[in-house]
Amino acid sequence: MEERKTLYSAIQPTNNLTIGNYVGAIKNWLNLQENYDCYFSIANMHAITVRQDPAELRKKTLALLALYVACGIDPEKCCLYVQSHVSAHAELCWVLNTFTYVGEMERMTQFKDKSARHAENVNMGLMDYPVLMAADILLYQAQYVPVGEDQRQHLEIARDIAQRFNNAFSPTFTVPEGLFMKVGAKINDLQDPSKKMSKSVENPNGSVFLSDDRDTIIRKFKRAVTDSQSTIRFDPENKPGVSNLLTIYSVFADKSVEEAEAEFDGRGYGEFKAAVGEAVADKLAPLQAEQARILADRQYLDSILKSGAERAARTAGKTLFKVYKKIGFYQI
Ligand code: ATP
Ligand code: LTN
Repeated sequence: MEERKTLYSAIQPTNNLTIGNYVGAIKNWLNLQENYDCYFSIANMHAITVRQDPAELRKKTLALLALYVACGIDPEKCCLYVQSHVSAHAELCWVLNTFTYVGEMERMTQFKDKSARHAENVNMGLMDYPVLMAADILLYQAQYVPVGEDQRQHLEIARDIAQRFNNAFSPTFTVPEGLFMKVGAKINDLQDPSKKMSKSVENPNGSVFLSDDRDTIIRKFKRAVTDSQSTIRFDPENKPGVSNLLTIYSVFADKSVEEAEAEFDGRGYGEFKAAVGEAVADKLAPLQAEQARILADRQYLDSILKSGAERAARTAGKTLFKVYKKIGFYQI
């Protein structure tokens, strides 16, 4: 049998997920799980680079796992686990820190954004975020990493670090490649379509959360910023608001962008925005119900995490062992 390629991705259990996270990440994982050896983690170690309420963090960790499963990620096919359950992540991160330069971390876009947003807490972890992410990926020798457009820079660094280590010693890490989807790799904010939709925003009207109820979803789409023209056409450059809505509609109504354009040809913005809201609300309602059902079964969730952590630790342990050997850590 041909050996399957390995694929790795993760989401931080911070805040509630937005439709951006769903479209840019989880939804793509569904098809991928059929053909790859998949590891999907809950990145709680990344989450604490920004202050978290401990009780909330615990709650969101399980909620994210329940969401993975509710969306159709199959724990029998994929390894689902919590990052902090596998100590190799912190250990490899430490080694990789010594192959990473302060200057390159200071230049990372996300670091600059987040340090501006959390000026009171520009901690070392925030700066080290990309190195921990590199450790995540490299531990599993992942060939592919499906993420949204916003993670491109982090993936480049992971590749650089892998190559640096391989060149310094001998081939140790698989150099990973990003998998960026054509449609939906970047869903933008409904109030400011020049920005990506994010789960940690000041203006909650710009982000649609997977936990929003029907009325909230429809209201947010009705208020979405468009432009002063009246044609419904995909043109991200000149019509960022309308193009973003077309992208969202095409994903949630399972149509191509061209089909969506044709469907709304000659119709008004009001009608269009209502239809996008309906399509999103229709898709999210059953997901929310399924998530609540799974979340009530704590034993089931714990059993997924236990076997996930064991499997992840086995794979990660092998890589860490090789790394320790190459760098000259005396082994007993
Ligand atoms: P935060 O706003 O708290 O930094 P985030 O919304 O960026 O978080 P992450 O946990 O950092 O979410 O990312 C999870 C996954 O979702 C990543 O693969 C990321 O690329 C993807 N993603 C995040 N926002 C979007 C978006 N607006 N459009 C498409 N994909 C997205
Ligand atoms: N930083 C990522 C989350 C993440 C990740 C990873 C993604 C942490 N570790 C490893 C892919 C591979 C984000 O999406 N914001």
